[in-house]
Amino acid sequence: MVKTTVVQTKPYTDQKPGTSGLRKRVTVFQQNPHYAENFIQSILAVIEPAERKAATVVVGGDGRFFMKEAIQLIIQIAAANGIGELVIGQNGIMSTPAVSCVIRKIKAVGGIILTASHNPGGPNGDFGIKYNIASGGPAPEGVTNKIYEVSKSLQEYYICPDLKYDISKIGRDTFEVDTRYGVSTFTVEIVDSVEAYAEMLREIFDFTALKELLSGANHINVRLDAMHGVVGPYVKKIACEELGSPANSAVNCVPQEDFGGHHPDPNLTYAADLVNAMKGGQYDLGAAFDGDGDRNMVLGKHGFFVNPSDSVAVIAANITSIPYFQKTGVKGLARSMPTSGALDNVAKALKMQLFETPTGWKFFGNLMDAGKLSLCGEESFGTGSDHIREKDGLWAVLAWLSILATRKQSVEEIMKDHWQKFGRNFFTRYDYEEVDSDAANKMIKDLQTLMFDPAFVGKKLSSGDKTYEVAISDDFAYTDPVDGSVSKNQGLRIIFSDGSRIIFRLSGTGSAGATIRLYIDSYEKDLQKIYQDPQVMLAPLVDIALKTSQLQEKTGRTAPTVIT
Ligand code: VG1
Ligand code: CO
Repeated sequence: MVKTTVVQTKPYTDQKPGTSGLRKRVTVFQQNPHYAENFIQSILAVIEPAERKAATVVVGGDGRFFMKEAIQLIIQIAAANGIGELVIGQNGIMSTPAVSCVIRKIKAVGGIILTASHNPGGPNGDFGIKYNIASGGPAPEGVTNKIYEVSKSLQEYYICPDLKYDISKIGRDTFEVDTRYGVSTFTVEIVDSVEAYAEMLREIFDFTALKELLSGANHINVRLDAMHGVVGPYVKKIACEELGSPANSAVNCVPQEDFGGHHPDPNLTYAADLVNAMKGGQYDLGAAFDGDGDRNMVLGKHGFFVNPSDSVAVIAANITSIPYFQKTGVKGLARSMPTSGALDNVAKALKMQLFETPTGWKFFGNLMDAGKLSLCGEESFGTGSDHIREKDGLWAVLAWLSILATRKQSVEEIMKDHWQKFGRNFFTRYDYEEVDSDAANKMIKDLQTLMFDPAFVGKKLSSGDKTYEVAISDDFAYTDPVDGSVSKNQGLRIIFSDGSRIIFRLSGTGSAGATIRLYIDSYEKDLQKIYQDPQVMLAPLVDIALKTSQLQEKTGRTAPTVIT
């Protein structure tokens, strides 16, 4: 019989999950007594005691530093709390989309994902713990608020300190545990990290056509960069072994605890290696993924950049290239608020409903569960569909490959055709990372004061010879059309009379200081202008944004850390 120990603890006040789980420096988890234990106990507290015996919880992570320790704690604390079964990826490895897939497949009550996604890892990097619900999606705010409430008053947690389990071997074991709810049976199952997910993709895509594209007589060449994150084994198994892409087309495919010392963030700055490798012109498509495998960046030959806001619009416009949607039909489209309006143009043309949600994947879940949403995306390199309840990096790349296979055109040709047909939304995002929190908060506060002054609407703001008139000035609020819940303060929006938008938000995924995000979106249908450089096209709006917010003066930052 495995014994339970009751451990007295002190609550923490800072365990509030952000845009996507609780993210802190590894040192915060390591150095504060019971920090991880408290949060794991708080998560399990939201599963009703009466449901726990029959409950299965999926556990997986992106392989980062501290993950294995956290998984042992989850095993010990879940056992002591009377959870019936844990299903864990081998060696703890399971991408975020794969966890979502497995939760749905085995009808688990939820999942715990050990990741800080695109944030750097290693002893001085970040760690994160995220809870997903039975639908497979990130816990909605109602649930994360509950977890936070429990964490703020937690006095004790329950643990089976003698239960140590080898997660490196596939298999299954059952234990009798003397829990505080009586004797219960606890099962641990270690599963292959890739299998269930690969099986799902085979149902969604035409693998025969993709195999022909990647390894047939007239095959294209791809370069897939896993950035030392969790997606490596998935790329190897699916793209290389099954679809026949040569072994050397997949790089950085062994997950590392510190992601090789890099930011596992697929953008033009942190995936510079891929951008450079693409420049020579030997690859037709390049893709990079983030630490936990839910983000993707797609590049064409010579490094032609596909903006994520455009990516989801192109997939929408070519959705019949993907067999899954031929079966399910297309129920609706959605994008996060800061994502450009490119998807809106496709929705209008195809007479499909479009939803605009706050930043973070959790807001798409209700719409999908209600049968209102098939395909969605975020400007932050997230693209996905209702096949699961997370964004899905490898899925997005296979979606693009399906379009290439159908249209027999290059990435660049497809993108340019799209702009000709629908017009182009020029989009850019400026990130100012690790700004002093007080300075960032003050800047946002002052901007609110300015923007909410009734005289601001109708104001003309200029840069050079360009003048824009403010039509709407607000802090984005969202009422969920399914459950009526309201999410306020989701980003400051200045919308001009021509539809151009300036948006300011504070990030909810950082772990130190504040990250300010500035988003700019402007639509152009003049065929003479659609091929211009976005940074040139958007320079006047960037200038107006910086002047209006006084970002540089108030934060001391003269340039962003990342430009997308
Ligand atoms: C960022 C992105 C958001 C994304 C979130 C989680 O949030 O802007 O679009 O859903 O990260 O992605 P924020 O609050 O920092 O802007 V991931 O790949 O970290 O799970
Ligand atoms: Co991620």
